[in-house]
Amino acid sequence: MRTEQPKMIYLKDYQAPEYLIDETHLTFELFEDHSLVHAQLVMRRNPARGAGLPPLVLDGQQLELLSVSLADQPLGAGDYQLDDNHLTLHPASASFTVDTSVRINPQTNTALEGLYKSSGMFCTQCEAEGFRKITYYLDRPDVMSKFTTTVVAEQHRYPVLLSNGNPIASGPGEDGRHWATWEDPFMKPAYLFALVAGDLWCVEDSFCTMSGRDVALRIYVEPENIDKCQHAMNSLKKSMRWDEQTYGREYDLDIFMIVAVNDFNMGAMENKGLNIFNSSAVLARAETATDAAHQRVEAIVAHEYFHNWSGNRVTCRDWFQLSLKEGFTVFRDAGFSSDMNSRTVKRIQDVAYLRTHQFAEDAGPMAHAVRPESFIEISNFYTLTVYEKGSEVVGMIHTLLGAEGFRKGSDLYFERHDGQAVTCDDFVKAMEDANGVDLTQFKRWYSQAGTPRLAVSEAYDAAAKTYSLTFRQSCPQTPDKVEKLPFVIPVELGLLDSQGAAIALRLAGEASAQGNSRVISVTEAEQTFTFVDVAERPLPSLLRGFSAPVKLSFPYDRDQLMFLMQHDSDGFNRWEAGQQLAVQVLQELIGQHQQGQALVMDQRLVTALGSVLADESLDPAMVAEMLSLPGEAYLTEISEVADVEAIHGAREFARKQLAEQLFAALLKRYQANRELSRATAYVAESEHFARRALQNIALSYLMLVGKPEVLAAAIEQFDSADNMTERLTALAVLVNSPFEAEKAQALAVFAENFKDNALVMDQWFSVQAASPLPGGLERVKALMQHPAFNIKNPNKVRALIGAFAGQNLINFHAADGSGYRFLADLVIQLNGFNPQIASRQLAPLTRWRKYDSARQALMKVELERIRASGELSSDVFEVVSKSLA
Ligand code: B3K
Ligand code: ZN
Repeated sequence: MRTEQPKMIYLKDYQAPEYLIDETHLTFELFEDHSLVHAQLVMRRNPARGAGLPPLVLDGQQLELLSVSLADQPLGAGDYQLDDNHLTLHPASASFTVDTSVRINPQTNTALEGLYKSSGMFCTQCEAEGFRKITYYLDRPDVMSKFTTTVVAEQHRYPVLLSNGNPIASGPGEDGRHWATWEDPFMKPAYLFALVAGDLWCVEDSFCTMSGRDVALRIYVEPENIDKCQHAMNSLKKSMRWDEQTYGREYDLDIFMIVAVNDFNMGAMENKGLNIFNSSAVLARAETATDAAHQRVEAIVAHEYFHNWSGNRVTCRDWFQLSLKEGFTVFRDAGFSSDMNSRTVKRIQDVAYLRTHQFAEDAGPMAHAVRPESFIEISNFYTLTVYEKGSEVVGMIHTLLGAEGFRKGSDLYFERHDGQAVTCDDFVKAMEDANGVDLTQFKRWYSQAGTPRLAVSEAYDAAAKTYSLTFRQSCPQTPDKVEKLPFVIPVELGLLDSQGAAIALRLAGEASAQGNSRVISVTEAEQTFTFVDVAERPLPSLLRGFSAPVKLSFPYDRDQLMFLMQHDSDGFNRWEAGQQLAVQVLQELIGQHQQGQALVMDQRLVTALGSVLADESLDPAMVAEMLSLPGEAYLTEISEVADVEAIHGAREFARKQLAEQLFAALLKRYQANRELSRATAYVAESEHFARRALQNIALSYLMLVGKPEVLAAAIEQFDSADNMTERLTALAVLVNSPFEAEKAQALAVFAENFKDNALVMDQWFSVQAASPLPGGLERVKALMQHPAFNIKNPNKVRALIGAFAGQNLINFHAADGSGYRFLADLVIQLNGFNPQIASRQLAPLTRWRKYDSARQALMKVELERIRASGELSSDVFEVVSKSLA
């Protein structure tokens, strides 16, 4: 909790540290009501800061200082200064040691930052600034140190004692206690420190690296979860091999550990050699985790593992550079997932997510650049912009340089900066130097917030056989800046002739055509590209693979979109054409709804999706993606003023129309795939994910028609599926159906069967919280009283409250403001014990500008109420005050 008004911190104020910590020796004594932390820091003046010995200001929060020595001399009260956030010492020589002992209370740490207890085990979360809640330290990423850690705890309760690096010694202690010492040979900042003590079992495996070293791999979990680790272990081994093959990166310690904990503020954390994971990002087996959960585990295991190089070996100089490690690592994990599954489907999912959520962030009060220039609370900047847009920025560098050039750049980056704490500029510089290119203008992607618009128009000259495309870029103002300079926008494109065949692409001035699909760089506010030898008016396929995170507009008519859906050689753009067609049709329906007219849907959408459904040669995962209409949140994002009822009404109407008119085709694909599911045991592989995705989306359409045979099919799938993917979809379609008795029965059976599995119960909560049927808020309130709900557990909060406010738009945005009131009450409550979660849950209220004036007023009242509610954490303070600015 803050004691003074939180302050804004600026990138321009960065200064290198006054002192360095060469070695850090820690001893933790863990007890049931408190813990003692003894730290010895081997320090010296930072030569880069010149001569002189300024005061040494160590960070520390919520620590009870028991003793402090400087250069082996115990200090008395007058020898140092202490406030809520710092311990200030006065060194008398350039090299010295600092010894401190502090008492901390992990048992009462509900913020889940620093050292805390979760389900009987001790664990840590230090990124970004949690280490200062463990001991006095220079808690900043550019202070890197060699850590040795000894953990002492009761043997019986905590047989497993872990920290970073390699185990070097262990033994019994007094009074039933024991100890273990770990040494991490790699210099690291404090945010990568980790400690775990608990009664854990582990699954073991090994990996032989490309240079022939054997690495022990261990996944630690609570004993009852030991049967749910194999998928994560397989994912880990695949990640290790992939990083060797794709980036030439080899693992560097003798052991790599993952520990699953139940109470965790985010997905996982890349601590050196000792990754700590939310159990939802580790545990997966057919009966309890969906296909999506399996893919999420694979992606997060990979992401954290890849951080070993992009983040740990080369780390961030300061927290403004967060995207240096996060954007790059998301780009790396997306490449991995694309190679493990379908590249096109992965791209579709990532783009849909980015356009729905990151674009909304860019358009809201928390909009910030990929490399922000200021912040109040860094925890608020683990955002879609830093992660997902950051990954797009790295992806554009990849597109501009090509795979080989990019690899040369990443090799140089890792080689040049190994063991250093660096900036986004250093990353780009390595890409420039390795390729002899100038990315100066490109770097505006790091400093300018907001989603650029790219409006494209065409002109065909039949006599000259030339075809020109004119691009006009602009970027709306964001809270940080009004005027934006032109970006470098790589646009991958192709031209289709009237048969759907690709036209060879030759720009005016070029000696010959250069392929059928190519990347052009739009670098000016307005720029025209003229293609020659174009024998007939072509149809352009623009921004293939979503080659830049922009809002592109081109005046396609619906027939042209249907043509692209069928003929575009770029799979992503075939999907995109279908989405644009659906958006046009849905926007027309939204208009009809607003006018109070009867809704009449353009039949071309039915025809287009009907042919997708009938095409058995298409990847079923692609078919499933193409059948998914743009979501309500996306339709909200692209609206000037979002009309909650009209969006929901129009989309539901369209879904029902499609279900009725394509009933036979949907049923056929459903039955064929359900048959296969029945005949084969569950396999967690791409082909099977694809098949089940189609089966399940077909079932959710079919169920809208309300036929008894479909109800029977849903119940059959619910009762006899051997996996959670099929069972949960069956539950969801029942929950969203009007069949009250069957719904109640399914919910009760599910809860009874899975009451002991917290992660499965999370899904049970989410399915109900996201149901758009009337009465959503009452259902959520009732579920908060369920014995399996626990507001202290972040997964539960996300499953119930996050799903309600984030996915159930029609209920959350109830015109009477009841949803807003509920969320504000909850944020006020969460602020009192877990500021990070409080601040995250607040996001839907920050989007108030998207809504009608009545809703805007209601949302602002709630933001004001939170602001006035008392002691706000810096996390909530920043979001609320920026939202109301
Ligand atoms: N680096 C962590 C995120 C830490 C968030 C701290 N509030 C997980 C990740 O991105 O891999
Ligand atoms: Zn990360």
